[in-house]
Amino acid sequence: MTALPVLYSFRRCPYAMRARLALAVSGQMCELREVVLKNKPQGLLRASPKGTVPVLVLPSGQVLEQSLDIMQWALEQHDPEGWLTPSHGNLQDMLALIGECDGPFKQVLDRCKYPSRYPDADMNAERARAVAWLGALEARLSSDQPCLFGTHAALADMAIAPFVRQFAGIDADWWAPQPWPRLQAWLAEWQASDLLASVMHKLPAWVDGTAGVPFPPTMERTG
Ligand SMILES: N[C@@H](CCC(=O)N[C@@H](CS)C(=O)NCC(=O)O)C(=O)O
Repeated sequence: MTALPVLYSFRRCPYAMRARLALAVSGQMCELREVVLKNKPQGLLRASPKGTVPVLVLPSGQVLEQSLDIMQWALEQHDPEGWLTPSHGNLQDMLALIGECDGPFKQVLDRCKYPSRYPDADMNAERARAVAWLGALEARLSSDQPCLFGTHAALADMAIAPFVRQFAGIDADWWAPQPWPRLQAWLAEWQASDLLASVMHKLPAWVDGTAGVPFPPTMERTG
């Protein structure tokens, strides 16, 4: 049997989530090893001493240690839904927006989600920064272009949605009345998707020396 790539992952990690989404849509089979971040397995640390997830170890021995690299690698193998070819803009444009998410927005997200870890942060200013960026996402969307780069969901939607989901989840009562109907619909559709459900199965923690679980699980795409 051909060796499969090994994916070290953590179910709720937004970076691991985006990597699993791309692997799943590409139909790239892997062996998934669910990691407990407080007790990282030696297999992960040997492959990638920095110890973050996701990590994908290819059968060649090449190690991909960044979620975006894993997404792009998977989509370069097979991209049946055109995630690398949005209807508006191009890959570089998408990477620029993802960079805003992973940089400034992630910083704001962490401060808003864990304010006690940032006692010196000005929370009003942090929330204002989040509101400005989320408002800019809203402005990208329209009834005939419901996705961040046009008519169909692409790399940027799938890379950014896990972080917007985390932000929305900080305070659902605050999120619901915000004046972002298209962004709210965009998030709700992604959250209800079969694709997301297919990458969110609860798994037991992987133990060094044992086999992981096959990923992606077989699934029916209904839209
Ligand atoms: N830039 C990395 C970030 C990955 C990352 O920070 N993952 C977090 C979990 S969400 C992690 O593994 N943190 C290490 C830890 O908590 O010990 C990527 O895109 O893959």
